[in-house]
Amino acid sequence: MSHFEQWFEACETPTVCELTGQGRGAICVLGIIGDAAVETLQGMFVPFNGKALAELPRQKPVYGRWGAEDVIVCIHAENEWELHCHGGVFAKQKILSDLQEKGFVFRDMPPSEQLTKSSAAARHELANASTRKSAAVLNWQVEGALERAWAELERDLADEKLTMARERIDGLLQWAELGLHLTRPWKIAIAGAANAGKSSLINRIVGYSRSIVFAQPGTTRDLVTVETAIDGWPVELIDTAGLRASDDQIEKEGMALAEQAIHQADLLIEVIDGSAPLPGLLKVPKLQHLVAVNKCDLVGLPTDLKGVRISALRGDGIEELLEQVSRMLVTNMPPSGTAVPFLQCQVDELRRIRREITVA
Ligand SMILES: Nc1nc2c(ncn2[C@@H]2O[C@H](COP(=O)(O)OP(=O)(O)OP(=O)(O)O)[C@@H](O)[C@H]2O)c(=O)[nH]1
Ligand SMILES: [Mg+2]
Repeated sequence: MSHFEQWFEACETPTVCELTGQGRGAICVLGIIGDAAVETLQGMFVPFNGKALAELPRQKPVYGRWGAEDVIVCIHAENEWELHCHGGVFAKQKILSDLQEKGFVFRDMPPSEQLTKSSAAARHELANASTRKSAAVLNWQVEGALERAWAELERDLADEKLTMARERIDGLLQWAELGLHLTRPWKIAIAGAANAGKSSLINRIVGYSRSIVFAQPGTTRDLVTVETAIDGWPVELIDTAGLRASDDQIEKEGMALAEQAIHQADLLIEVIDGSAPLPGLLKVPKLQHLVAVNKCDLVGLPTDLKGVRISALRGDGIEELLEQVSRMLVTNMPPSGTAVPFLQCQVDELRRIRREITVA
């Protein structure tokens, strides 16, 4: 019995899942299971051959329409259907939401052991890669780098070569952080005192006015996010409310959100206004922390300030700041063809084996 069949058997409620995995693709295959499949799909799936759903042949493609969308259905058993539609987000979301309205529960297929180790998983992730660099690393895995590394690890474990296995796992895990951020951007919080130039910096980095800039402190309230790439790595920049003493309730809410964003970030860029009295720096012991001393275009800034001197207004120092960000996120670029784990379940599994063989 296949992994999919086993999983389907275990589903007690009417269930729909994406067999082709989540994300964009040329086509999407949905698995639909539930005792009421035929009655539910009546009226939603309209076969071109005009037959009633109960009369459709099993294990054969049946062409038809779902609303305005051309689809193909394959009935495996009365309660087990497969539906093929376009892989664009809107087509499948329409079908999924129609089914959810009828009481079907959408569930993510748990990755099978084979899938997580195989190049197929990398191929799926590759579709979600937004930069060339992250696509290149995933492509090495599509070509089998990680699959070979798993096979070698399994051989070492079977031969009880535990030192070798430990070294292999450590070698793989050194790339885990990078691997996990190939399709999920690194989160970079931009925080600091009100009016320091945080929003100006975010706008300067992305090259357009994403965030409102204003001379009055307390301008940014909500978190303002934008995805971009730094040195070819996908990142999400998060502009936050300026931190200052304030009685304004909305501003206080904004500052609470800012603190949350800082704690969930992979890296903090703290912007300080070099022309204003120096505030105490934020204390975030476990977080990578970079200080950007802004407004260096203004004459007479103190020369002893530690941090990258920038002018969000004119653009000075931005390149150096981004170089430092890139170096802090990715200390080493893996050599071409390196095996890089890129799914949380792969990293968890490697850590689990590492713990087991350490105890042994
Ligand atoms: N001279 C100079 N002014 C700057 C620079 N960066 C920002 N400013 C000005 O500083 C003021 C505040 O800029 P913002 O980018 O809104 O500052 P912020 O840190 O986002 O402010 P809040 O959202 O209120 O916390 C604006 O008048 C900007 O034009 C800079 O590099 N040089
Ligand atoms: Mg702002």
